[in-house]
Amino acid sequence: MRSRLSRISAAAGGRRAAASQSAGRKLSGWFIAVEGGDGAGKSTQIDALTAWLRKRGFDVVTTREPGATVLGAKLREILLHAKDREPVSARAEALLFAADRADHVEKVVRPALERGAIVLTDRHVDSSIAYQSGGRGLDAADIAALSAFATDGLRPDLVILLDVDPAVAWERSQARGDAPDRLEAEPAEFHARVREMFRSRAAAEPSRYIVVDAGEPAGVVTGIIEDRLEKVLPLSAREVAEAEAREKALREAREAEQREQEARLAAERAEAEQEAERRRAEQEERRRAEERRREEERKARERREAEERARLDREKAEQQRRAEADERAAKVREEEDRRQVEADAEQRRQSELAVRQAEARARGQAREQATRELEERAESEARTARLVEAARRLREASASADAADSETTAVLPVTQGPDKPGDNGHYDDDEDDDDDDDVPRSRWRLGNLGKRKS
Ligand code: T5A
Repeated sequence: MRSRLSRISAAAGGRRAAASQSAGRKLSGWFIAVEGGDGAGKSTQIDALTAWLRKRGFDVVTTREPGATVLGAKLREILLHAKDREPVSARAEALLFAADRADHVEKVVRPALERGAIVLTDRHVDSSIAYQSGGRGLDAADIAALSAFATDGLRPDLVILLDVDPAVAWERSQARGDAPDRLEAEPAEFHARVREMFRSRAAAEPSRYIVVDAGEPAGVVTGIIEDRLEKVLPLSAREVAEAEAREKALREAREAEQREQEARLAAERAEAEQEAERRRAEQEERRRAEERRREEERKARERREAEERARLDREKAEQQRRAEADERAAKVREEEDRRQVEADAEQRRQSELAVRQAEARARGQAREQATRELEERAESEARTARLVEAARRLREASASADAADSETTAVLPVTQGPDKPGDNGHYDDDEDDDDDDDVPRSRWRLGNLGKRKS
């Protein structure tokens, strides 16, 4: 579409250029001349181009030289089909063609261009220069000046030159069966010069000429011309309107698309904001949940720590209790050991005491036995004072020994006391102690006395 709009803009520029080519007069139409030798196919291409242009919406005016006006028709008849066959002088011929052109431009071409039409003319200034200068040998500048005078400076915006070998064109005309007009009847050299003049003019100003090989089939020639025109022609009013309508529709579509896009973007932004808000809410909820979890963990940790402290306290108390129990048990064991030691010591003392007591009793019994034996001897024998005295000393010795024994035994507790002393003040010897009866008491006491002395 942009290229189409560029072409619309270029078309406006083209129209301004066309106006400038029309001697400064503002003409909004396009002026196209179709040129070429006789029988080159100008009428054929004009018909095709007219149909093509009108199909595109252009206002097309087809015309020709000579003969487009009433005056032109009379001049054409004089110029091409005069019956008297009197030769027309070259200058008169040039003037008559110029007269036809002047009337043609004033009455047909300029009005059509002024209203914006595309004017397609079959021949114009180039034919005068080609035929009257190239063919007849008149000065080209004079012919050009004469035409400029006739057109009041109007020049075609574009010249389509159908270039073909005159011989080929002659055959086409002959094939049509028409009798050649006065100029067609000119010799081949004449037509060769005409062709050369056309070609040289096109070569001198290529931007204003479209030169087409008219030896190609008519349809091919038409296609070539249309392609060339497509590049230079402005858009028709209908095409401009259609282009503007398309541009408007496209602009509206773009605006609608832009509105739709803006609405979509707004919806996307709103959705994104909602999504962001939802994510923020989720994050906040996760943060709060995390805080709750950490708080619960902290509380659980504090509970565990409290439980651990309580457990440690319990363990410590248990250890202390066990230590105290162990200490008490140790003390109990120690007390029991001490008591056992004391009991053992007591038992030993008792045993020792018993032994000593037994020994003391045995010694007492032995002494008593000895004493009794001595006394019995003393009593029974009563013989000698020495024995009595001895008995007396023995008794005294015995008493001393008893005193010593009493001192010895007094320091030990007596759990099993000796037999009560007898009436005689001595311990009563057991009947069983009579084992020593066989031993004389005096001798025993003496023996003991002897031990103590020693
Ligand atoms: N003259 C004119 C001047 O000397 N000075 C001037 O200033 C001016 C304005 C005008 C005569 O006046 C002279 C030049 C001329 O001699 P005219 O009536 O315009 O006379 O005669 P022509 O220009 O010769 O017109 P024609 O009709 O004869 O020739 P066209 O129009 O060029 O050719 P056209 O289209 O009629 O075709 C001729 C035949 O060829 C066939 C067509 O079907 C037709 O039968 N044809 C093709 N065949 C094969 N291949 C193609 N590409 C064909 N194109 C067309």
